[in-house]
Amino acid sequence: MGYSLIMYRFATTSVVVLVLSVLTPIQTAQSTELEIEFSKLLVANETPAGYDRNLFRHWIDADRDGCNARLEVLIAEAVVAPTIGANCKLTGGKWISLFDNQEVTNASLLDVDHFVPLAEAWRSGANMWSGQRRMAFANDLDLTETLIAVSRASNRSKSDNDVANWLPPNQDYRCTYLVAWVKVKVKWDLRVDATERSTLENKLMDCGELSRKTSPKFSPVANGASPNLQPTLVRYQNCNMAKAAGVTPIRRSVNSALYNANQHLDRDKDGVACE
Ligand SMILES: [Ca+2]
Ligand SMILES: [Ca+2]
Repeated sequence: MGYSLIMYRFATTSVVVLVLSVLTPIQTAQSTELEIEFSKLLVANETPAGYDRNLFRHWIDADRDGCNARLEVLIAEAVVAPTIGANCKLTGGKWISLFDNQEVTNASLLDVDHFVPLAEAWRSGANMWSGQRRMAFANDLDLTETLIAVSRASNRSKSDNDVANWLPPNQDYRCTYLVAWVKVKVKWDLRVDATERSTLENKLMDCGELSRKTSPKFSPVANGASPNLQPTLVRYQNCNMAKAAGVTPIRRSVNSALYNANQHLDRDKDGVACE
């Protein structure tokens, strides 16, 4: 993007310049790894419609060793290894449930928690994923933060909350929890809602993980995260994506810039796309 083009756009539409500036990552030399990760988070409103837990196929046995992803996590996180019997039945073993700092010696009393809950993932962008990608997320053994073995009681109190509404009762673990939340959201390119972002930012500053506040970056499909920055530049591939972004119907009379960018979706050319 040349300087002259930026100036030209500034002269015509300051909104475009604002969008470009928030989308351009500005890193300083002394940014920590977490600050760089945090800066990748994009803000968007949540898109809860249509969630069904069954849309995320989970507990598959990807390596076909008889132990599904849930059991793999239990085996990996045990502080005293359990005995692995036929059909991957676990006996013995010991775990520490980090959410509530409880010692658990019976695997059946543990839940394997999706760190970013499936419902929270859905409303943070997974609603636009393929079934294959949702399955990969729900069984992710590569980023160890994505799945965690915790006491049932703590997992159930967490439910599908994000960090704005629930933090683990174990105070000593909270900073680690917040850092892991950022890692999982960034790895899976999931959005954060505005409240969630400010909660993360404030608490991670308290934790000493972030040194300063930074301006949020809005997702190109953010619906209303900031009305001025929003859809001007977004050309949606299809009406489903526009709908998921919460911008439909797109009316020429209401938002001509957005309409012009999405004229291809107005099949009957009546000035309203995706009605
Ligand atoms: Ca396996
Ligand atoms: Ca959220």
